[in-house]
Amino acid sequence: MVTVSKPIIEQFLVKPNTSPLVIPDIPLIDLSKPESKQHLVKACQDFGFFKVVNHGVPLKFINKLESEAVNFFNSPLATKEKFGPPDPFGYGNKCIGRNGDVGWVEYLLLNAKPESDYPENFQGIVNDYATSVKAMACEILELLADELKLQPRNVFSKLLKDEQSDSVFRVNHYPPCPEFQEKERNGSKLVGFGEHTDPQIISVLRSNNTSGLEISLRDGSWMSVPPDSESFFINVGDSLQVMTNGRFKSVKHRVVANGTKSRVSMIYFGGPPLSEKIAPLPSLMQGEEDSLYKEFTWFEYKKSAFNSRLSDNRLGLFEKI
Ligand code: GA4
Repeated sequence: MVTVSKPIIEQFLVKPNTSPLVIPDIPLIDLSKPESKQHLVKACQDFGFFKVVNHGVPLKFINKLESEAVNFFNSPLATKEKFGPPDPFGYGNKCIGRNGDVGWVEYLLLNAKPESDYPENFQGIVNDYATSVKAMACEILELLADELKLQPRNVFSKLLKDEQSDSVFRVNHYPPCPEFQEKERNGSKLVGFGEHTDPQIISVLRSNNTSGLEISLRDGSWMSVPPDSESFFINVGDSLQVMTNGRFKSVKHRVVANGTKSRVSMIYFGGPPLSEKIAPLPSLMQGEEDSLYKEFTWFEYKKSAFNSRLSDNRLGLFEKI
C-alpha cells in the first residue's frame, strides 16, 4: 500500500498526448480466415499489436472470470489486502513492481500455472480461462512460425506449452477517479499503468468496455485503443522481438484511468521456462545478418526486468553495440 499524501492524484499525472498525425487502424485479425497468417506477421512487424476475433475462447469463461474479479475488487480493502502485497504474486494497490512505480490501479498478479495458490473462487475459473487463452496464444505463435517458414512450427509455442513455462496472469481494476477532471488539468491524464513493454513472448489482453489502453506509435504519439469486450488484444513481448532479431516489435503501451467508469482487464503473459536461452532464431538470420542482441536466459532477463522501472528500455542492456 502507498501512503499517499495530499493532493492524492498529483503523483499519477502524465502530460497531455501529442496526437498522431495520421490515426492508423489497429490491425484486426480473424483467426478463422486462412489469410490471417500474412496479416499476423504484418501486424507484428508494423505495430507489435493487434486485435483478434473468432478466437475460440468461450464467452462463459470470460464472463465468469470478469464477474469473479469484480466481486473480489468490490470486497473490503482489508479482505483484499490479505492477498498482498505482491511477492511477486498477490494483491497490489497503486504500487507496481518494487521500484517506486505507482498508478491508479489495483490488481491481482497470479502464477498462470495450474494448481497455483489463488484467492478462493478463482481456482477453477482462472485455470479454465488461462488454458483457453494459452491455446489461442499458441495458435497465433504457430501461424506466425508458418508464415515466417520456421521449422518446427512450434518454435515459439513450445515455450508456452512447456511445463516449466514462466507465464503470469494479471487482473487489473482501474477504479473511476471522480476528483480528477481532465479539463481542469490542461489535458494531463491520470495514469493507471505507466508506459512499458512486456518482457515475455506474447501477452493476451481482454478488457470490459471501458477505454484506457493506449499504444505508442512510431512517431512517439499515443493512440487510444477503442475497447472491445468481445475481442482480444495481443502484444508482442520483448522476448519475441529478440527471437525474431527485431523483425517483430514489442509495443510500448500504457493505461490511462477513466474519470467516471471502472476498467477491468485480464492479461495472460506467455513466458518461456526460466532456463530458456533467448536469442535470434538462426533460421531467421538472412545472409550476413548479425544478431542485434547478446544471448541471455529468460531468468537473466526477468531478473533485470524486475529491477527496472516500468518505463525503462529493458532490452537496451542486451543490445549489441
Ligand atoms: C510488465 C508486464 C507484466 O504486467 C509484469 C509487470 C511487472 C510487475 O507488475 O511486477 C513489472 C513490469 C511488468 C516490467 C518492469 C518491472 C516488473 C513491474 C516493473 C516495474 C507482471 C511483468 O512481467 O513485467
